[in-house]
Amino acid sequence: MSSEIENRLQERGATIDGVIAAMQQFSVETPSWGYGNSGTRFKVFQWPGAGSNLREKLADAAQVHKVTGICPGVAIHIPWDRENDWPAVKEYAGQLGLHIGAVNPNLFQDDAYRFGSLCHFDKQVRKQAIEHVIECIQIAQAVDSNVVSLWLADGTNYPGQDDLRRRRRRLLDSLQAIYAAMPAGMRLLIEYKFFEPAFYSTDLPDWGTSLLIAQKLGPQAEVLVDTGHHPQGTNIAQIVAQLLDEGRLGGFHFNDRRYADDDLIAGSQNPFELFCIFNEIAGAGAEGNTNAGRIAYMIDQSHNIEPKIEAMIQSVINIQTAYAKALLVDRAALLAAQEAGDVLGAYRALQAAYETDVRPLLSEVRARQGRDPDPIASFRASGYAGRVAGERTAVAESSGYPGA
Ligand code: RM4
Ligand code: MN
Ligand code: MN
Repeated sequence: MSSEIENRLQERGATIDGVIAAMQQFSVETPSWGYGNSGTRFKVFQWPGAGSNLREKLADAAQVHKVTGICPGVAIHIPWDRENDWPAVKEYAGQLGLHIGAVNPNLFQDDAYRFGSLCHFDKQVRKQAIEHVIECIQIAQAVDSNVVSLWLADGTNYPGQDDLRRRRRRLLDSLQAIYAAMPAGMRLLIEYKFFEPAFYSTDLPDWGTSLLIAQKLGPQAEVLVDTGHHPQGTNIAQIVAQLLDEGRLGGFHFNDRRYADDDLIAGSQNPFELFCIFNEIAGAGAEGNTNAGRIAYMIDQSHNIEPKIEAMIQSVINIQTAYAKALLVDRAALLAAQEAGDVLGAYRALQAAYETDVRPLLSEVRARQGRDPDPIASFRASGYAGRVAGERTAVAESSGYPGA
């Protein structure tokens, strides 16, 4: 264990066990689609042994959980992961030490959705989209998941193409029908994205729109922040702070980016931003904010050139690292500096935590669970990647996501 960390904590009367306990509560859900082949619109490179059906993807996810110890949940995407027997899927996941997490409807790959899904001007198309989401609610119930996570590709490409206020009312109507079909205890997470695939207007472009709609729907609707879905320069940590204060931060889709929705390994491009996000959560949690304790942490990534399972493990490590650093912030010192107008002092309180080497702390958390301190090395040593590359048959995808 790092004496640097212990000393720093001791100085303010905190113990390492408190931090470790918080870290043991922390889990991150991985996405089934992150284990399959995917690519850019230019080319999909086949990865030897990449999972091509839900069972294979769950087996891969089990490897990530095995070495990290914090990834028992797996998000699914319908119809990419469609199965006939959901109780059997639930049982298979259970045998692997996993459970099915968020169920993601797909409202962007049916020919009917050219002009949108829940916002479409044609009532029949809206009905089809609503029924699909309701089917996902039923799947969630069958696998004992309490999260349905909604992302819309709806939008317009040209000014005047459709009436923006009418689209908004259609969206609300459709979501109200969906909300009414949710059982108690289930949460509807409403994801936003400022562009793509539509370019003039997107029906859920930003957190404010998602929040307004969630507030109109009711307490079971919350906002999902995908870290790749903002314009350049957006302060995501501030969005997180506002949602926490409103009690509507439903969850995250972690991934990193430089330009657009790049879906790169979380924390690989801007680890400080990830730290600032977790700093808001840890700060709110320390003050007893109840929302901070029920956030669905999920990864939403597509790995195009890198080994998929290792990329997922690395993402989990980077997320865990950011969270651990946020837990080390000296909140009393931070507050004192803030209220004294000590700009540098406050910044340095964050910097001190950010610059702490938390690798020994993460190793200790893993060691206490009987796991190898180095998840990537442990996965490599298992020989799993070579084994599945030899056993599994490749399924060629032409471009991007399945069905694209
Ligand atoms: C979108 C969005 C959704 C994800 C799809 C595949 O950009 O991030 O969450 O399900 O991609
Ligand atoms: Mn997403
Ligand atoms: Mn995305």
